[in-house]
Amino acid sequence: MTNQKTAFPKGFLWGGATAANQLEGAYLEDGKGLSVADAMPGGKQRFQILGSETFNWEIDESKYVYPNHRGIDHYHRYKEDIALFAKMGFNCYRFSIAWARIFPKGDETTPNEAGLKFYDQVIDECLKHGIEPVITISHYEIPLHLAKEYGGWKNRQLIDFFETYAKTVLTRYGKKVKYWMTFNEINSAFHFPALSQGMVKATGGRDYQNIFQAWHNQFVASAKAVKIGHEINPDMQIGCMIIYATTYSIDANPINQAETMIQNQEFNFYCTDAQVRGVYPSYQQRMFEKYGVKALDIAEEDLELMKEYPVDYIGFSYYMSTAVNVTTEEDDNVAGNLLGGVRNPFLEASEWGWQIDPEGLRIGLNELYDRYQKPLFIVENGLGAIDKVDENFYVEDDYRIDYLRRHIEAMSEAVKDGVDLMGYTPWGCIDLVSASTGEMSKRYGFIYVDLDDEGNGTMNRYEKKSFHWYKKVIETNGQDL
Ligand code: BGP
Repeated sequence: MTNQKTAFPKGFLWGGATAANQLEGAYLEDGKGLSVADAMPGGKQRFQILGSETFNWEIDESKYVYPNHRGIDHYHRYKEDIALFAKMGFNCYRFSIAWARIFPKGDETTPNEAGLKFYDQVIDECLKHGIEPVITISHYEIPLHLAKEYGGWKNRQLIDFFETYAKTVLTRYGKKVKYWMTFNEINSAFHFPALSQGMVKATGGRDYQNIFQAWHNQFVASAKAVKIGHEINPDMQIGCMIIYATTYSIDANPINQAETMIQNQEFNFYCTDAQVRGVYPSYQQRMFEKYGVKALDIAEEDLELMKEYPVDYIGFSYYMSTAVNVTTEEDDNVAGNLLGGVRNPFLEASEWGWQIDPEGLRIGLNELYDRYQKPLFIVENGLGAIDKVDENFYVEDDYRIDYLRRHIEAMSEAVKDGVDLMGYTPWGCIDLVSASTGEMSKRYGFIYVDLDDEGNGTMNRYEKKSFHWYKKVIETNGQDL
């Protein structure tokens, strides 16, 4: 295979990624219950509000805009959206199921048929276009009732509720859908348990006892989903999903190097060690001492389940790298995707301060593959930016093309390094509500959606410049960048 600039295997999965609560809208339609995402107000203060001690998941319509309630109305426009993905040549599409569409409160035993029907239609629409669905079972949302009445994932009862939910969707769709993931960015709870664990009270005080307990419950729930999924369809591939932020020491000072190692263990590897290896890591005890975590509530069969049903692949998001410096008093911190770090002088940052680092993706892919020897799937990557439309609603997003091109080149290098990479689904392939700001103006899409932060706009869809660029990338299996 001479003349090949990049190296992507035949059958490489190219697509895009979304999450139910950030695009569907129709938040109370066809029997859907409220989810925690429906209680997250929009605006720059979103995370501060969720993190405040007084927030208790009450929805206050008089004060805040709730952009997730309308999303980009994908619930009614999914056919048009999937047709656009097909036009770009997607051979896969990652989306999530809204738990509260299937079990409106979360603790019922009979599912809501109308909710199940909606995803039948989405899946069939994908398959009609030759697009392989990749489904996240829980992407930053649980039914609101489970957060308010049960306290979120720290409560062991959620294992059973999740098992019922997972069994329902795996049974219903498992013959048609091969690729699944259990929890979106499960490790994000380390910094922000509201999103992935539905535990708002833990946010302000960083209640590590509950965060680690919730993780344990999620690991067991995930193992049960793997067990059920493989029984339904032995070909099924069920992955975990983490945020991966390649983490550098700011310099060669061994003190910074050691702290970098620790931060890697705590943030990048703890959840994957448990979900991929199926056993808790050797550094767990040290971590527990550091964060004041006492013995967890672990049932007898939990550890066996985790050991027997590890995930099949590692899905991860990669937006940025981060750097560690504990040897200076100077405060040179930067923002990031739920985690910060110090400024890396070699990198530029996005408008939101996330440090752009394609080379870091190659490094991260190697780190993950060396550690686990399991297939990897980049299920989120991309540049959040403010797009400007011209009078024809056209966006010349060369900055986005440049970001993605450099990351795809880095992926190719990792493949040449020997990494087993399954696919690539850039985040927010169609503009949608941002998770951190709850706004529309932070856009990632190849498709522009006419909707502003105040909710004005037709919601019509328009192809950006990157749409045509990505189409070519897919057509040539990553050769023409
Ligand atoms: C990830 C989440 C997504 C998504 C993305 C971009 O952490 O899994 O849901 O939104 O980040 O983040 P943001 O929307 O805050 O720019």
